[in-house]
Amino acid sequence: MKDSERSAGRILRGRLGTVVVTLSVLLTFALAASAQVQSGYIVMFRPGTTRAARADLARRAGAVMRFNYSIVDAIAVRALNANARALLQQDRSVIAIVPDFPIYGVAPRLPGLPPPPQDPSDPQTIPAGVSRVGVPWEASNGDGIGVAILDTGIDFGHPDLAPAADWFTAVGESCQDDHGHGTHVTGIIAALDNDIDVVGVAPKATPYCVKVLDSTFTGSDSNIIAGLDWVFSNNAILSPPIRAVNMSLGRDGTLDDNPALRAAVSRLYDLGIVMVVAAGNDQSLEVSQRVPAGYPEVLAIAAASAVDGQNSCPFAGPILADTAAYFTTDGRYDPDTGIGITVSAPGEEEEDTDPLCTISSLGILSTSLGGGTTRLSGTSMATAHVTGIVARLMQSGMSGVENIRGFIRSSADRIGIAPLDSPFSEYTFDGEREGIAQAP
Ligand SMILES: [Ca+2]
Ligand SMILES: [Ca+2]
Ligand SMILES: [Ca+2]
Repeated sequence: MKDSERSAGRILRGRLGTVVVTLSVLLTFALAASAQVQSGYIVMFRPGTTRAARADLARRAGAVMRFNYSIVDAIAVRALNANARALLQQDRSVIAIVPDFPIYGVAPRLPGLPPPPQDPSDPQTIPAGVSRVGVPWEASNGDGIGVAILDTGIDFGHPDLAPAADWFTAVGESCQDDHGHGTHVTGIIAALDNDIDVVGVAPKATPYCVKVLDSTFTGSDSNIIAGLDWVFSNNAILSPPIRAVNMSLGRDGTLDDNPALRAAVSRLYDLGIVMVVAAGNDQSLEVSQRVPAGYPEVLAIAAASAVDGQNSCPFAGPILADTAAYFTTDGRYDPDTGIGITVSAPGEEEEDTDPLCTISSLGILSTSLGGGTTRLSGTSMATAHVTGIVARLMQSGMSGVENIRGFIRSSADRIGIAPLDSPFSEYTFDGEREGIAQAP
């Protein structure tokens, strides 16, 4: 799903609650997750079934195996014919065959204005989102913390990024970004503190490239499990070890619709690896309707604006800093279930309105595929800010997923006040103003 498939903004509700007419034209609203077609299956085995035994059974059944996991007792296979499916189902070692759902990058919204042209000799820009959550400093920059970025890859040639030499891809032969989303997310987390482009929230953190989405911004549950499996299997031998995972991706779904994916996430959770996940860019949904953002084991992140907007709508006041992004999926955090938004973070620089009251989003400035910078808006970007904060908290000695979640929630700025309500007519307040994430 490309950003151009979505409209920039739509109806704005006036201050007094009257709906203001807008001429904004809805472009194709191709919410890819609403049209999920399974691409294969995940075959779950009894615990203790060896990987060799799983592979052997797949071969005998005539199934084409894509992945044979360590993190869960499962394999991923391509589409099964009736005969292969029956052979697998009959085997005593098989306990379930579940659909392998497609999964998508959380599509950035229209980027709004392009970034200013940047001369390589210019000093680097501190993006507004980094300023909002806390500019890195000598003792708080993510040093020594490995962060896996499950996305479209990273631009290994970008001069403002320094990804680790170790990487994994579930798609093709390389981890080089062929879309741009992963490179942008990586820059928010860890763009270098130097004299070019931008600086990330945690510029000394080490990004590990884990490519699970292809050049069309699409992957599958099995790809995500493969990426988590690589983290699980290699973590102990990597230096620095991976202690956080950024997943600016997801799909519509429920807590139980893929027990293999849930099990993989739980396994990393038990290791104390913090998984930060984008809530989604559909304001009509609650985070509990998203996978994996709706899992209690992850930190689900909603998007807000970083600075005040420039507004010329005559019927409504300015859209201020810390306003809920008009597109953000949200949902109050429930401490009993562990499901809900952990915190909001900048997912756009600002929201502007024109005289017709159409909202547009000015994106977060970060690294661009091919060099330089570009702007994108979305909960993908909000998530990356929080992953950088997690790296800085871990650098300070903090550990344990719930410790970190608790600290992020209790140290957020403007708890009880932010995020402010979006004036977007389709926005609904989720019942909690959890505040804007802050770095130590
Ligand atoms: Ca830089
Ligand atoms: Ca809502
Ligand atoms: Ca909220």
